[in-house]
Parts: sequence; structure tokens; C-alpha cells
Amino acid sequence: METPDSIQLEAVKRSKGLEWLMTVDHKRLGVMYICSGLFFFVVAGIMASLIRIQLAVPQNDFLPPDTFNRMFTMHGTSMVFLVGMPIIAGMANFLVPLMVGTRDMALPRLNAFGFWIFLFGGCLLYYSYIGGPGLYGAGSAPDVGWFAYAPLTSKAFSRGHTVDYWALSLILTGIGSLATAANIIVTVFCLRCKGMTMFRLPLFVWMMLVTAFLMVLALPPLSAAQIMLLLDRFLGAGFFDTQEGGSAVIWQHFFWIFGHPEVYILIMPGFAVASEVIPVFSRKPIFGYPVMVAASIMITFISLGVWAHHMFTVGMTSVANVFFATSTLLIAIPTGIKIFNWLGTMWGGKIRFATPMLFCMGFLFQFLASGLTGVMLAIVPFDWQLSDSYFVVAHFHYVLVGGLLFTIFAAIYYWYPKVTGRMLSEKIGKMHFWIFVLGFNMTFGVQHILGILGMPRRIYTYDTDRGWDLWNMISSIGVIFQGIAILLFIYNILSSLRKGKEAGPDPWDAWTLEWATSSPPPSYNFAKLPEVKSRRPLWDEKHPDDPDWRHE
Ligand code: HEM
Ligand SMILES: [Cu+2]
Repeated sequence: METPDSIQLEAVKRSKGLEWLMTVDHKRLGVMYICSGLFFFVVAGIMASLIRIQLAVPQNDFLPPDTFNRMFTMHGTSMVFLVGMPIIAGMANFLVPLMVGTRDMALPRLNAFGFWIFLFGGCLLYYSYIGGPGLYGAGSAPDVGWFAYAPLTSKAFSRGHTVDYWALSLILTGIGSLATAANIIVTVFCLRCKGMTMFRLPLFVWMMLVTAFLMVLALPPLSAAQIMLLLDRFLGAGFFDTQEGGSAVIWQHFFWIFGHPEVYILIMPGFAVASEVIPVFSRKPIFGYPVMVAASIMITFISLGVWAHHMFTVGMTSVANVFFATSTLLIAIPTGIKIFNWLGTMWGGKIRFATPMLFCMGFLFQFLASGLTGVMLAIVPFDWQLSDSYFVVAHFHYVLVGGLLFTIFAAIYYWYPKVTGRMLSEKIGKMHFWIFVLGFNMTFGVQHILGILGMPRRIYTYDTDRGWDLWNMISSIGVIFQGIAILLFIYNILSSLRKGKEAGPDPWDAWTLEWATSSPPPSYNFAKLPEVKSRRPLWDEKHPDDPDWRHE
């Protein structure tokens, strides 16, 4: 009914800015998630650069020691919870409804709620720089590492409120991620268009679905641990206090029961992107679709049972060590299968080396490297030597940057035309790629050597007689290249908004449903809901003489 009030509300809604603030459209929320994630990426990247400046030369005092601790804590926490998670949520939000051929997520309001509570949580974490000192005048941002080990987080060792901010803000972003996960699951199960059986889902959707299940299983243990931590700190509950009959190691169990699956929550969407981009740019359907689905499900299950490989050095029984080492090694099997299938897709294909494909190929190499060092670290005696050394820092940055960040770049180059209607510059894209590859491998490659030479992680500075000087210098210079590449990337994103080539609905000659609608898609996505007969509906449309469904 058109009351004067509702007419007024409509007018307000139509003003551009408010339209975005009030939106429940999955595409706009997706874009908002990704932009917030990229914003925090720049902030956390600046922190990483400051850390690397401090470590560039021995006995440096560029940063005070306590600031250094805050930097690596805020860097790690931000990269995981405020960069990786929201960008993944953003990609899923934008693409899943389009790919399954529907008009929105199943629960659009929950979707908007999830975004805002995530953003609030992120702001709260950074507000700790102002509010953190609390009553005692100690500290500002949290300084306990992204995993916040007990008993460092107890009242006795962390005065002020910095740890409270860490726990509260992550409980909030966790609620946001659960909202996204629930939405993905319900959308995929309930809103697929006609003919879209589970085995015709694009692999991107399958892997996001599996990721959503992992989120639902893994995030609650973290929230539970954080609530216990707050109870310890405010009410003296003593869960993690050995003096009170609690256990410090139990924090590690809770944290890593979340923390290890979290790594797969972060990397599976990377797999999802690679599984869409590689076939399109190799001009071949994905090799071994059912095996890819099975491998994703296997990874989910196994990843829930490997958490204590982060705890080989806390003094578990050897039976426990053997169990967790074995389960960790097992996970290499489905992961290896995936790598073979991507290579199998490229094998004999007519490969187009466009920027999205370049980033996916970079991902393949670098992720393989991280897998190999991962297998090494799963060997318990090897880990005893290298745990908490720079070898581990190198390993997990190869996972997170080589695996997640490279595929995020691939995704942005691939889907930017769909989101904005314009192409990114290929020329700048290729410069971005090569400079970033160089910088990334310079920064983190040599950290394997630093680790083997015995440099511990999270140290503020070091003496000159250890043989670490040269490698640290190389590692820090690499950051300059990474920085230049990121500036090129940001320039590309902003300038192409106006100047980019018009994309049209399907610039890459792709096969999945998001390319069947205009770029950018209208708010209702599809004028008429699509109907599909195979895994590559657009192929069928473009090749009526030889459609896929004839072979299925
Ligand atoms: C792209 C450039 C990046 C650089 C130059 C960089 C650099 C660093 C440095 C120097 C540290 C401190 C290591 C130590 O002393 O223990 C660190 C820690 C960390 N980084 Fe990064 N990083 C980058 C990207 C990322 C990304 C994309 C992620 C995750 C998605 C990430 C996650 C982490 C985590 C979880 C820690 C551990 C923090 C802790 O010990 O509490 N980093 N990084
Ligand atoms: Cu792990």
C-alpha cells in the first residue's frame, strides 16, 4: 500500500548511498564484503611491511618491541578474519545465486545482517588501538599473536582490555561467517534452477558448499573458547589457568580444532576459483569432475581430524603424535588428486595466458610448494626442529598468499567484468602478476632458509653473527616489489571502473550461468529463470549442434 510514509521511504532509498547501506541484494553485499576485505588487506599489508622493515637489518630499533608484537598480532588476525573470510564471503555471495540460476540468497536479510556484524567486529578490533588500555593504562591493540595462547592471555599477563577486544570482535565476525555459511547451504540445497542437479553444480559452488559446512563445524569451537577466555578474565573461571585446576593446553586444542579447518576454509575457495578459471582458459571441461567433488568432501572430513599437528611440540603422547601425523599426511592424497586434475585439464588444452589464468598457474606452483613443506612439517621429528621457526612462516604464507591471495587476484580479474561491466587492463594485470610473483617468492622463499638456519618466528630483532642478515634483507626487499604490484592492482581496479573496455555479458566465452545475464546483472539477476541440461549450460547454448547433454 502506498502511504505517504512508504513513499517517503522509497525516495530515501533511491538516493545512491543509502541504496547501498540498506541493500539486501546478494550482489551488492558481495561487493561490499570484497571492498571491506581489500581495505583491511591494505591495512594489514602496511603492518606486514612495518614488521619487515624492522627485521631488514640486525639490531634495528625502527619499531619499539611492544609495538612489534601488536603489529604481527593485528596483521595475522586481520589477514585471516578481516581479509580472507570477508573476501570469500563476498565471492560466494556474488556468485553462488547467479551460478545456481536464482534471484538471491535464500535468506537475504540474514545476509545483510552477516555483513554488518562482520564490519562492526572488524571496526571493534581496530578500536582497541584507542580503547584497549582499559583501567590500567597498559597496551593498546592486542599483542598475543593471532592464536592468543594461554596463559599469555590471562589477566596476570595481559592487563588492560586488549585481549577482550580480540575475543569480542572475533566472536562477532564469527557470527557473520555463520550467517554466510547458513545462507550458502540453504541457497544451494533449495534454490537451484530447473535441471541444476547436484552433479551439474559448477565446482565453484560445490567447493563453497563444502567450505560452508566447514565453517559451521569449525567456528563454534573458537567462539566457545573465546567465551571461556572472557569468563576467565572477567569472572576468574579458571578454564585455562593451571593454578585453578584448568589447563593451558586445552586452549590450544580448542583453538586448533577451529584453526586447522580454518586453513581449509581459506584455501577451498581458492580451489573453487581455480576450478572455474582453469577449464575456461584451457578451452576444455574440467578433468574428473566427480573425483574433484569427492576429493573436496574428503578434505573436509580429514581436515577436522588433524588439528594437533600444530601441537607436536607441546608434549603430547607419541600415540597422539603418530595419529595426527598420519591424518595430516593422508590429506595430501585428495589435495594431490586436485592438482593432478587441474593439470589434466590444462593437458592438451588451447591455453590462453590471460591474467586470471596466469594467477591460477602461479597458484598451482606455489601451492604445490606449500604442500611439500607441509608434508615435511607433518613428520614429527622434523617439526620438532623447525616448529616456531621462519620455516613455518614461509610454509603458511605459501599456503595463504600462494593459495588464497593468488586465486583472489585471479577471481577479481576474471569476474570484475561481470561485477562492473568493464574489463581490467590486461597490460597492468600482467605487470601486477610478474612483479608480485617476484616479490612474493623473494620475501617468503628465503624464509625457508632462515628457518633452517634457526631464526625463530615472532622475534623483534637479532644479532648480526647468526648468518641471517642477508636473507632478512632479501626478504624485506621482496616486500617492496609486492607493494608496487599491489599499487598497480589498486590503480587498475579504480581506473578501469571508468576507462575499462566494455565487457558485454560474456567476455571470456565462458560456460557457467553467471555469464548468461548482463554485466553487471540486473537486481533480479535473470529476466527468466534459466533451465539447464548439463554442467556447461552456455556451451550447450553456443553449440546446439554438439551440446554436452548429448554425452552425459
Ligand atoms: C602479502 C604480503 C605479506 C607479508 C609481507 C606478510 C608478512 C608477515 C610477517 C613478517 C609476519 C610475522 C612473522 C613472525 O615474526 O612470526 C607475518 C605473520 C603472519 N601472517 Fe603475513 N604477510 C603477508 C600476507 C599474509 C596473508 C595474505 C595472510 C593470510 C591470509 C597472512 C597471515 C599471517 C599470519 C596468520 C601470521 C601469524 C601472526 C602471528 O604470529 O600471530 N599474511 N606475516
Ligand atoms: Cu593445520
